[in-house]
Amino acid sequence: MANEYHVCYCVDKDYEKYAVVSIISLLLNSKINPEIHIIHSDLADKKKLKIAEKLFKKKFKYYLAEDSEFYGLPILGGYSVYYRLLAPRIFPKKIKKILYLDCDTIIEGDLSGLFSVDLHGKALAAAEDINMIKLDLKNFKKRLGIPKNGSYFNSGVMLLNLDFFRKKNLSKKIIDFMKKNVEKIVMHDQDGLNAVLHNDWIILPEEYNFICSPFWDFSKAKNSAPKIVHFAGIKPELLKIISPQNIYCKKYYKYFSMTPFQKEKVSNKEIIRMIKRLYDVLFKSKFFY
Ligand SMILES: [Mn+2]
Repeated sequence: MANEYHVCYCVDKDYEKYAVVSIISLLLNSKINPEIHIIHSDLADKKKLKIAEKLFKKKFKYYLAEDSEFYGLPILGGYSVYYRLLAPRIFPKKIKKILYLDCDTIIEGDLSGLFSVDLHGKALAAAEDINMIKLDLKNFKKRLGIPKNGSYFNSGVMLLNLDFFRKKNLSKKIIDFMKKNVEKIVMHDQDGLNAVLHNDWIILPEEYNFICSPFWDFSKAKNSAPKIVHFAGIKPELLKIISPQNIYCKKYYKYFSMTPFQKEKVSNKEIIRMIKRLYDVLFKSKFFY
């Protein structure tokens, strides 16, 4: 029988090391044996990913992304943040649903239950972005046309109904929306997805996308056992400086230490970039109005 578990990452050269750490945790802890699909555009030798392939005697599937249709959209480092929107088109039609994971995640538990979530003719299943809701980033509901009783999901972990996307040409609709409303887009594809699909997604429990940030999750972090931890906003290297005892920080470094690139030093420049990114998001929030 063909593999029914498909997992997708979008990787660029800055995020390749995170992807490898996430894949190691996925293959150790998820209790599924997924086919791994990588969308990328600038990985010449895939040196780090090949280490993971060797470690698990597994071959990943690679797909080359085209940036051109994203020209004009806001970016952080590159366009890879939008590549997940290519999934419905880029993957073979026989793949009907796929779990998209951000590179900055680690998998701590069984994911077979997640794959059996019934999508009920919806576009995707994802967890609410508690942090963004709390920060109320530039009045997100009004800004993105989300109804008052609607919510907002984090696009770092999504069970995607590829068939639904294909039938309704949703990726194109989302890209068109973002292009027409560039001034409204703060959180990249995540804003586009939430705006266009506000009626078409299912809420997943927080355990499938536990956003790790020392600002608001400390007490919770001690008691819960999430299946997917997401270093959104605050990267492990930064967490290690601010809060080295954080249990998820320790877990990240446990998997990181299994790689041959564990000795690579993080430059001060990189750390400064991480801090800058974090502040960029915070300064856009109502806390700083
Ligand atoms: Mn992320």
